[in-house]
This record gives sequence, C-alpha cells and structure tokens, in this order.
Amino acid sequence: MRLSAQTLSRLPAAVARPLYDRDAQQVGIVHFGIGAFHRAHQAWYTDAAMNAGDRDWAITGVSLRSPGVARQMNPQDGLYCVAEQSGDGSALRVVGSVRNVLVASEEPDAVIAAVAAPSTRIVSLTVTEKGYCRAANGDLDFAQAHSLSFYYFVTQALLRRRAAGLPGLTLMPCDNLADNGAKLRALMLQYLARHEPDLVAWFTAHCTCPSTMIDRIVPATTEDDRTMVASALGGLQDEACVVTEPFSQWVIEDHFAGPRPRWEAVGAQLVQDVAAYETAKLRMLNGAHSLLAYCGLAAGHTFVHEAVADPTLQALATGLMTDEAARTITPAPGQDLDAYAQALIARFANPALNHRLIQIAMDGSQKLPQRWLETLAANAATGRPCPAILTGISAWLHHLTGANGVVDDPLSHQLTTLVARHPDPRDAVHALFTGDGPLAGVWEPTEADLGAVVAAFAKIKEGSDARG
Ligand code: CS2
Repeated sequence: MRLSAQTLSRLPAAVARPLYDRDAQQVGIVHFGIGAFHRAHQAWYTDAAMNAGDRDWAITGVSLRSPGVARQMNPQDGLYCVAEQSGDGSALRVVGSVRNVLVASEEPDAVIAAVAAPSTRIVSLTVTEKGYCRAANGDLDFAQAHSLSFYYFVTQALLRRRAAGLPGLTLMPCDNLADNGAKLRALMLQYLARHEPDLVAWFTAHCTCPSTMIDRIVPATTEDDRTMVASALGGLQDEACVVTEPFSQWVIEDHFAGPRPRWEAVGAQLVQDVAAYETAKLRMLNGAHSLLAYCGLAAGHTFVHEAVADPTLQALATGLMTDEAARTITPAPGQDLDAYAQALIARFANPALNHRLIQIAMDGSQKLPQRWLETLAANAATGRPCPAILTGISAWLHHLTGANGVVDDPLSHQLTTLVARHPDPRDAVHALFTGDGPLAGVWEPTEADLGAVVAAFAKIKEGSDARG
C-alpha cells in the first residue's frame, strides 16, 4: 500500500504530517527540477511555513524530461517523507506542500498554464548548473535553450500573464552558481531579447530574480532508504522519500516581485545581500566536496564519510577551506569561517548518509569554476599558493582519463578527448584552462602551479595504479 491522501490516517502516530488542509491550498509556486534536493529543502521549508499558518503556497513541480518523479509522486497525491539521518538516529516528517508533478515533455501546455495561473507568484528552479544552458563564456547557448528548456515555458507563460493583466513573477534560482539571481536575470533577458523582444521591458518592470544560497546534503535515494522509510511509516510504501542530514540552511535575497511564503518564520534567512554566504558555501563546502570526490575516488573510497575519515584527505579538505577558500572571502557580520570549516568536516563525517563520491564527481566542467577556479584566481592576485586545489585539479585530470569509470559531464566527450590527447598534465591544464579551452577565462596557471599539478598527478596515478 502506497503513502497517499487516503492512507495518511494509517501512519504511526509518531510520524509528523501536514497540519493544514492540503485540498484548500492554492498553488503559489511552480518549481522546475523537482529532484531529491528540492524535496528535502525548499518544499520542506514551504511545508513548515504552511504548518506554521501560511496559506496558498502549494507547489506544482515540473520535470522537464524524465517522468520518473511524476510516477513516484502523483500516485501519492504529492506526499512524501523527509528522513533526517545522523549517527544519533533519524527523524521523519511527511511533507504536504507538493500538489502535483508535471512532465514538460508530455504536457507542455499544462506547464505553461501552471506558470500563467493567477495564484502563481513564484517560479523556482533546481535544474543543476548545466540546466541554465550557458556557453563557455557564460552567455546563453541558444541551441541548448530550445523549446524544452525552462526559458521557453516561462516566456510563454509571461506572455499570457501580460496579456491577462496579471502581475509578474519572482524567478528564484536554487542552484549552486555564484550570483545565481543576477545570472538568471541576464540569461533570461538574452533569451527574451532574441525570442520575444517586446517582453523585455515588461519583464524588467514586473519580474525579479533574487539570489539564494541553498544548503543541505541530499544523497540520491536508494532502495535501502525506501525500505527503511516504509518500515518507519508502518508499512506504507513511499517511492518519493528523501534521506538527508539534520542541517539545512537557506539564505535568500529579499527581492520579490510579489508575495512570498514566510520562510523566515521557519529558519530561512532573508537578507539584503547573499554574496558572502553564497561564496563561502560554494568555495568551502562545495569546493571541499569536489576535492573529496576526485581525490577520494582516486584513493579507492566510495562515500564522503569514508573519504573524510582518511587523515590525508581530511587535512587536504581542511586546507582547501581554511588556507585557500576562506582567505578569499570577506565574511558577513557574525559569519565565522573557521567555525564553518569545522562544522563542514563534521557534516561530511555523518556516518548515516551514504553520499556517493561519484554523485559529486558529476558535471565537473559546470561546477569547478565557482568551486575552485575563482578561489585560485583570487589567491593568485595576492600570490598565495593553493596546494589543495591544485591536488584536486590533478585528481580531476585523473578522473577524466576514465580512471573512475565513464565520465558523466555535459562536456565529457570534449574533456576526455582533450585529456587523452595531452597525457602530460602540464599540457592538459593548458588545454583545459587557457586559450580557447572549455574552462578558460577564470584562472591562469603559473609555472609553480603547473609543477604542483604534475607532482600531484604522478602521486595520484601511482597510488591508483598500485591498487590496481
Ligand atoms: C554536492 C552538492 O553534488 C554535489 O556537487 O557538492 O550537491 C552539495 O551536497 C550541496 O550543495 C549541499 O548543500
């Protein structure tokens, strides 16, 4: 028997559930990219806000292509369980904020209608870094931003809203990109200027794109997780459950085109400027994550908690955070970057989360500029070396040789061909990061940097070859 509106009353009394009348809520948010992260983060905060008395912020989720999440959630009336896990045990809550999930490739008109509906005030996005369809220079890649991208659906809906005299929307990106609000706005304006130039002035006057810093570690759900959740739900099967850590953080630029949920009443921080939080999170947490992923895989580990238990790798991750990344950040008032680094090591060590290194290793070409290259560039300006990140770059090169299996990256063909053509890491670094390389324009390696990469690469390769 599946979790659903009908079976909710069968849940064991200890399991928390929605305290509001779900059927009476209007949809206020349309969310593109309703994966595990959104379900454990924004939808969870929104459910908490409605539990605390807020109304009419139900969410329509959109998957652009894959029907997987719709098949999991729609038969459950959008209900699912968030299980927070740590060494101290687990806490479960059934979340009710998601009304339904649409699959854009199957029902494009329903997606446009949802965004154009009068009750919708916010369109939010977790489409991953590559979902913004950027070319290497950061501009919109029009070939990628075609009729199955969120740009198309939002534009069609904005045309309808303008024609109907409805208010504009807040477009809120929740992906790990630096300055994500300003980036989304610039890309959206490029799309409109090409496809609907008439709409540019209306968009500028009626829509906003606040930046957000989002943080919660959410590994991909496994069959074991589903079995554990079903047993905690008294036997009810939940195909859409997510497992996460107890920690969560959401810092949002308070720049909305219209109303918004009272997320600040349930732990989110609404601020004037998210930059310091966002930079710290991307360069420290995500920077250390990518380091642990590539170096950890090279050292034969599978999970983040295993990699961070390895003293050499823990020292490397701490070095990246405190000696390299933190040095490039001007903290916001009250922000303590050393304490942040320590807390991150403790979060990575959570033994109850099976967070796979290979999941983090995905899409390096989209992640490394804001995680590593900006730190390298900022330190280069003051002549400070970055041995940990350079070791990370060596481990990424090793990853691109296919050492950890098939490379999962939108640029995989280009990257793996380039690394195969340049077996000397010095040449590979030049070809990747300089000239017209796929990651050029952020960081210029010095001779000393190249020497460090060559030495680290040899060590990584030796260790990995020795293990067979
Ligand atoms: C991770 C992030 O997969 C990855 O690349 O670094 O998803 C990370 O777990 C989250 O950003 C934590 O907030």
